[in-house]
Amino acid sequence: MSEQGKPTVTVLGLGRMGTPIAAAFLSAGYSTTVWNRTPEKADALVAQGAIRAVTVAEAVAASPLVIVPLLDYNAVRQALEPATTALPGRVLVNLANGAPEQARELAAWAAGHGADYLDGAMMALPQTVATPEGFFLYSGSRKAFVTYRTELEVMAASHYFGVDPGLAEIHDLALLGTGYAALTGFLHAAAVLDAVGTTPAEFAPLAARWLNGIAQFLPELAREAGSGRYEGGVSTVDLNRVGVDNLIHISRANGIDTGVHEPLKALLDRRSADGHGKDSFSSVFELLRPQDAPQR
Ligand code: FVH
Repeated sequence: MSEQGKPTVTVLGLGRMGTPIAAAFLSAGYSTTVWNRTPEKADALVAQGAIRAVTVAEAVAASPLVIVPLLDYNAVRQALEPATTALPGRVLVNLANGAPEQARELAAWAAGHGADYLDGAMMALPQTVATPEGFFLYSGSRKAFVTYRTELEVMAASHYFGVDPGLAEIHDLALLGTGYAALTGFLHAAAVLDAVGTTPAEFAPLAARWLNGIAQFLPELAREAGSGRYEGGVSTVDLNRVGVDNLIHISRANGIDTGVHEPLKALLDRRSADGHGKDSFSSVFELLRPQDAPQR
């Protein structure tokens, strides 16, 4: 135990995410053991009071709670394979990005070695660890989540989805997909504007304002997509076909790649050709969901 009855904590992996995570535990008064494949990355944390483990087995043995912000699932397995004798009774919190089936497989592997398993996904950037902007997703052992919720909240606000270890990863990937679309849209627009003399830095505040505004549109989209009822929306398929056509036009006119918006144009065109031009924009959902999904 750390001071004041806090459990000791181990952090395996001191990359861009692991370093601020370990620093957050130190700041919160936890006795924190750290390990990294490239040992020098632990130096600054050790100077701040972290305990350096030379091997993964030593690091895992040091704490009941083992946080693993490594690169990917292969790295996690490679790191932990030589340390399996230290795993019984430990709670492993794997924060690497991966696919749901990888999470389930790793949970089964951990259980086979006597460890409880929580899968995590970090919806944060290195600089937003332990700040109100970051949040982490979890699934897997409910007992582990409840037991260590206080410690998990040292890293970020936490959302628990359920006992299927794959749930955090599928939600992580869904959120990444949402973000990638928005950020790629921004970069495309920045390229268009750069070509006409507005710099990306000048454009960024305007884009942020717009993105905040259109985020308010999500509940309406969700209501329509969830019910399958698309009549009467303010922003129809045909209206947006014109907008996307114009966007592709100005891209071409300025020598900018049109690849970002061609797929959306194809979806809107199909929807219109199917007689749904007066439906809400959100009705492209009908083309994205599995075509054998039940009618609503
Ligand atoms: N950085 C970001 O913007 C995003 C924010 C959201 C979450 N992602 C995911 O977080 C995981 C860790 O990412 P990271 O940014 O910390 O990654 P790196 O800075 O590259 O650090 C990687 C650590 O993993 C170690 N490592 C890699 N391969 C192995 C291996 N085979 N065995 C043992 N350790 C390994 C690496 O060690 P070293 O290179 O320093 O020796 C680092 O500690 C990731 O899933 C993101 O998708 C990040």
